[in-house]
Amino acid sequence: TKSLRETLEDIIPAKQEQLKKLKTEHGQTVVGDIKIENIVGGMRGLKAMLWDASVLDPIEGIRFHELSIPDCQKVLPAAPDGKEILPESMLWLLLTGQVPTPEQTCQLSRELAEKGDLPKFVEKLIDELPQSLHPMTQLGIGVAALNHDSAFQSAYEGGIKKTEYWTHTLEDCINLIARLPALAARIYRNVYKPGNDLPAINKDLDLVGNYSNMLGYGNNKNLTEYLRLYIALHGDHEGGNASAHTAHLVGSTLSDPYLSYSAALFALAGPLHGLANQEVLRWQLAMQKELGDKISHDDIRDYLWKTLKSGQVVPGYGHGVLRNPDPRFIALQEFCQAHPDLKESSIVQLVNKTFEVAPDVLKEHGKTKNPYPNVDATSGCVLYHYGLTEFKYYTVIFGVSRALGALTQLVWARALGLPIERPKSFSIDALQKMVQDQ
Ligand code: FCX
Repeated sequence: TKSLRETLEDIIPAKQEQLKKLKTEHGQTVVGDIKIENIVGGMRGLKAMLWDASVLDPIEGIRFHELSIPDCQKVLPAAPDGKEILPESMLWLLLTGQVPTPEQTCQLSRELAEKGDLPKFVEKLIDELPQSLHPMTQLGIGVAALNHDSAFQSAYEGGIKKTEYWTHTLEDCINLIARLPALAARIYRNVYKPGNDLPAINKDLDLVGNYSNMLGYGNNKNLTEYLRLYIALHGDHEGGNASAHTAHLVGSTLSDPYLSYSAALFALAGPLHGLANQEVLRWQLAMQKELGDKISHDDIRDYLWKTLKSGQVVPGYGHGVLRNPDPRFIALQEFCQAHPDLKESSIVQLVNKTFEVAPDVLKEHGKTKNPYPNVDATSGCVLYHYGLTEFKYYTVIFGVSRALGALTQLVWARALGLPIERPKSFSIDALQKMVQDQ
């Protein structure tokens, strides 16, 4: 069977040809227009990026190379003792557009495990950081430092042809994905369980099996399975979201994958983006504390209004593109429904109950274009139920996951020879003049 690299070697020439043809034959074809509201409104809806691995439909949600989440749950290989998608198989799908065989997935798991140890100086660097430094800041620092061993950077310094960029980029991307669990688990250990031992990477285990082990939850099969699903589903959400876009922008300068992804992590660390999953838990727990255990729908409605009237956003609701409940939210909810202990969990039930009330309140409030939950509304409650209660850590898990999609695009950006990103900007006066001149 073919390895990931061999599979990519096979498919890259045809894609290169396809893009070249598109550029020469249709370079001048108009696919949209630009309005003032796009320029001053966070470029929402602007068709301006190439991103080959996933597409987000406002109603249906995400598809990974044409496959919906339920499709992926059907066809992507799971762990030998599990049912949920293995992130390795999602990575394979994102990179190649093909569904890997169980054997190929297993081969990739082994490669990642073999490359998973951190360099000693990174371990020391992370161990020296103050315990009070936010785990996302620590993750970004660790990922940036890993660029010490960047294959792309050293090959570039040595002088390589543009056609060879992607192979060194792939090497860095695989090494980075392999090392993320050890880095993320070390941060967790240092911040929340100082003094605990970190188990060695087991070469026979998958990426998340090892991650869960190193976090100290390896014997909780349900949590490990949940983490596999969570990390597979958060892997990619097309290109325009802040973390993916940041990796793409920074990577376009030929910064190596470590620096590019480190930058992406700091975008993910914002409360309107990935940090929302931390914020959701904080908000739901504050609600529980204030209102007690027997919370009615009316109580939740009042609490939502209190949040909105104080000028805050309801975390976990709304989206830049989606206009329906997020299918990732649905998939994680289904996971809860399939596990009796989760179904009975008070925090899981509170998240469900909030979902029964929040869309109507947000519609009445009338501001958000999407009154429905995004994935962050539910992703943390399962972790919380299983004892991973340190919610400041939750975005780190998101950060381990988003690497799958962001790094996939770096490989393809180099394979397709995409140029440095450089959109045109305008001052308010210049826009005003354009309006007057029309
Ligand atoms: N609660 C209250 N108000 C909200 C809201 C929410 N959940 N979502 C949007 N709004 C408000 C906006 O703040 C904006 O108000 P303004 O006109 O006073 O500036 C107005 O509604 C229109 O915003 P809208 O166009 O619907 O949303 P945007 O595309 O600008 O922003 C996000 C999208 C996701 C940032 C926004 O809905 C939000 O802040 N949600 C809460 C935070 C969150 O859950 N983020 C995670 C998103 C995602 F899943 C991820 O990246 O992980």
